[in-house]
Amino acid sequence: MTAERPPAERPAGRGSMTGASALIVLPTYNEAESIRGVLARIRVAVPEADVLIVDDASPDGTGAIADELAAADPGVRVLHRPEKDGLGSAYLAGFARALGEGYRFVVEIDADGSHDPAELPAMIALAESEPADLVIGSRWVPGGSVVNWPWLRRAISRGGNRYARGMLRSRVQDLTAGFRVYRTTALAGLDGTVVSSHGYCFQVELAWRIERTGGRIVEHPIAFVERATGRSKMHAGIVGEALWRVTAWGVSTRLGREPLPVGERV
Ligand SMILES: Nc1nc2c(ncn2[C@@H]2O[C@H](COP(=O)(O)OP(=O)(O)O)[C@@H](O)[C@H]2O)c(=O)[nH]1
Ligand SMILES: [Mg+2]
Repeated sequence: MTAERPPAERPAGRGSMTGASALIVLPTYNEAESIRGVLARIRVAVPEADVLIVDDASPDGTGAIADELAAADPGVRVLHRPEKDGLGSAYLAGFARALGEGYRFVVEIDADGSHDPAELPAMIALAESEPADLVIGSRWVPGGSVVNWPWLRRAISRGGNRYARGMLRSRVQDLTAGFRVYRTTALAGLDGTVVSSHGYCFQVELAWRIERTGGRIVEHPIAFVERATGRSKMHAGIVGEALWRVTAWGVSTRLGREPLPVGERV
């Protein structure tokens, strides 16, 4: 089901089977209007990186467009999954690929144009030079911003991040951000496990796991631009899940218990 060329066709070298050091994972669900533009911007910004589109049988035909794009570009592959299974699990599938194929860095980026791929060279360079286990494209550090968000959404994101930060005693300002560069070894070191939390909670959990295990996290200011086309897949249930899980983790930690249960394998 995947549109892939055999790795042997590409030069071996900088770690991965394809020679690229970074794998950019681009999860899509009904992003037919934006995927071409976002992919084009990624290829211009970081032409040396490989891209893995993870599409969950989008009813709007995003998967077919992805196949077309992959057929025209040897640096792009598609992982087709049979049904919508959430952002967290799409990323886990991409991370497993990055680990298995020996990439040094794996990138999370939305396919809706909210995250500017032009920031990626700076973010990957930071991961290299700090060196960092996780570089977060952050809205809530000096220099960061959100564009075209109503005050309520802004307040929920800011308030939610402040709450999670306090509850988890984290130093990260934007725990829910979905624009990230991970050092793959930091994902391999997470005890091999992660709970199957969704959306924002997945992002909070991964950052917190890395922080708790002594990993180095650096925040790089970005301007997050609200999507111009398509619809957000986030909903109140996902915000609610993040709230209760963060609360439960914070309480467990204070009671001296291990807060992060064993779940899906990375
Ligand atoms: N493969 C896959 N991608 C998803 C799923 N849910 C969301 N996405 C993608 O994940 C990214 C972030 O979702 P989005 O709806 O933009 O969330 P928001 O930015 O918080 O509003 C987008 O590229 C979506 O297409 C899913 O269930 N499966
Ligand atoms: Mg988005």
